[in-house]
Amino acid sequence: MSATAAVQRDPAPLDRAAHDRMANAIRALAMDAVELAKSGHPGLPMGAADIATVLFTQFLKFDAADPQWPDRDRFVLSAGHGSMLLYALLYLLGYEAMTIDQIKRFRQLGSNTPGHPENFETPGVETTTGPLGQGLGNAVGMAIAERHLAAQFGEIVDHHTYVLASDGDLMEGISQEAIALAGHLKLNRLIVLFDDNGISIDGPLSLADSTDQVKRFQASGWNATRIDGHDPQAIASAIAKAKSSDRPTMIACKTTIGFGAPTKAGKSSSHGSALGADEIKGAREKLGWSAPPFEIPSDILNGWRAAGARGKDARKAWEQRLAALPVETRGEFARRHNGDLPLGYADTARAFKEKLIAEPKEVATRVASENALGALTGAVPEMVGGSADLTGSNNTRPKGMAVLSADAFAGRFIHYGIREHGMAAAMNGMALHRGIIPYSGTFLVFSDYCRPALRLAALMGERVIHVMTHDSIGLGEDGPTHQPVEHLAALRAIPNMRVLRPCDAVETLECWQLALEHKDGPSVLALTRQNLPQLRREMTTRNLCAAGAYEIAPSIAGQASVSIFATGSEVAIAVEAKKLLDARGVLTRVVSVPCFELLAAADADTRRGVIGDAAVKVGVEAAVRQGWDAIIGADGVFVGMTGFGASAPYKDLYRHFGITPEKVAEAALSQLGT
Ligand SMILES: Cc1ncc(C[n+]2csc(CCOP(=O)(O)OP(=O)(O)O)c2C)c(N)n1
Ligand SMILES: [Mg+2]
Repeated sequence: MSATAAVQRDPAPLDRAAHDRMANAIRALAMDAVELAKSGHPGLPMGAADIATVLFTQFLKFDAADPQWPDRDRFVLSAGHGSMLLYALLYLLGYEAMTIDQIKRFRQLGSNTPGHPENFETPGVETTTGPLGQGLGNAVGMAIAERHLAAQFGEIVDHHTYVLASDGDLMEGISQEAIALAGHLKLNRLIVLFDDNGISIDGPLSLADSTDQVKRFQASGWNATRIDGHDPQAIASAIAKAKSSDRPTMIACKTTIGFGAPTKAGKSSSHGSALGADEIKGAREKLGWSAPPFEIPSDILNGWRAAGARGKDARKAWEQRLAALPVETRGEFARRHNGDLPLGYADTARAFKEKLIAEPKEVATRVASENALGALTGAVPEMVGGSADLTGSNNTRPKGMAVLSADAFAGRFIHYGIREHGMAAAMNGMALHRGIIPYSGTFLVFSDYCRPALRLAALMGERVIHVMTHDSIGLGEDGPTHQPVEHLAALRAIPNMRVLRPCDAVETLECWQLALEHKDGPSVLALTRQNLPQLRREMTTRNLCAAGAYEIAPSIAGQASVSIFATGSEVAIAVEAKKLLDARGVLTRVVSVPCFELLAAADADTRRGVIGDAAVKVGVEAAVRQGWDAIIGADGVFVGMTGFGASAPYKDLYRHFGITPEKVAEAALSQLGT
């Protein structure tokens, strides 16, 4: 038995009447808050109140006084529409930030009780949920992070991850990716409580689904059982059993949505709107709840507050165990948990850059990335890589990086399988868990398959890094299905996301640094399949890409009449075009634009300075124009793609689509009127 288990035994169950009263406190708060807001979802909190009461009063390891305790159990409300369940729990358990006033301000501007749970707004909320299926995917990542860090730090990492998932969570495709990965990795600390109420928005589930979820989970290597979700004893014994399992567990808890509502219980009408005064009056009678709205009788509140404090001793004991560790281990644990990069990181990056300058190479940026990773992952042990079955193409596994598997959680490379969406959601969970900087690989065109999770990473401000290779028609023969054209623009449209498209090995290193240093948001590194010349030949300690754009080839004499802006593989084309223009006496400069977002974030003078005031501005990117007008203006010339690509060797494609030095020079000249 581990030390933690010795300190915190699961407490004795409440008697049935006490249990009911505590569960009804959740139901009452949910009804009242939704009624006052005239908006929200009372059905799930009322239906799942028994599950939550058993979990939080008997099993969940946490201390309401310290929502950030690193070794707390994680609870993920994957069915984010049931947010009032979580807010009611946080209030009842005594989380300081969750006052009754906040409950009364449910869904109002500036409250910490937004429509769906947002981890960055509300202490005690582990992740932002609402898009169904994402929370389950996050939880898989949290459970991976727990096992990985336990393998590295020993018994100071020893917790469970619980999920409350609804029918909708399990109908979403992402759930299959998440479940299969968790089953394969034998994540036995992961316990999913399925709110098996048979109802979704359109009505009974039978309208659209006839899956046997228990069999489905079992087929993916899980334990799965079916219980009465209103029977506290059944819930408790199922969770107790799950905790000692060698596999992840799914408990299908048969519940009644809107439990207690006299006419709406069991119906989709209780799912997503205020119950109305009469229905609430009837529910209060049915549940035997006589307290006025937003009032919790003191004995019930005291019971909940005691549950909120019952983990205090376990937390104190954990702090002592941490304090007993060697000072270096403690420091390292704290550093990783806080998300600070290690001291040696900057020196490693600088030494690697010096090497790149000393030995210039013509390589694809995906290969440059692999080389950079060789250096960076050595210096940054919290980087955990992976790929969605394209390891050899994405170059995300540097030499010597061990694989993370069910038998070896200390490994740092995850074979995610062909599960881009599940991968991206799991990475969000790893980042949220803290202690890990996850990075992954897939093709840029499949960013669409990750997009819902990428968006949430950006919203949550989580540092996840996606290596996305084969970033244009430059991938060649695989053709238009694999050639991204709109993806750079689509990713740039996501707020708080860094889209980095380096032009050579030196920029690739600098972009990796920008991604690692972007502590409060995700990054995508768009990298080439094809080789590129090394354009950066001089050592600069400064990270030139940090400005978002910089002059990579200045005008040879005085003011330029043409500025060419390009990203990634097209920067070399721009540099060749400049030679053609210079030869014709047209003074030209080239600006590399590895990151639109950083350029946009620069102050206006800096931005104006780098954009310059040449008579002609040309943008070059083997992608659609959308977004480029911010740099080249509506009158600027754009050389890129206007539709889908084609299947052919890449050099033929660049010629076919007119993305060549000659065409760029021609476009500039015609705009100049010469
Ligand atoms: C990806 C996604 N699609 C659609 C929705 C809109 N939506 C919210 S809840 C829900 C389904 C409700 O059914 P269920 O998940 O069983 O929750 P319950 O009504 O039982 O609480 C839907 C379609 C969503 N939140 N996320
Ligand atoms: Mg349902």
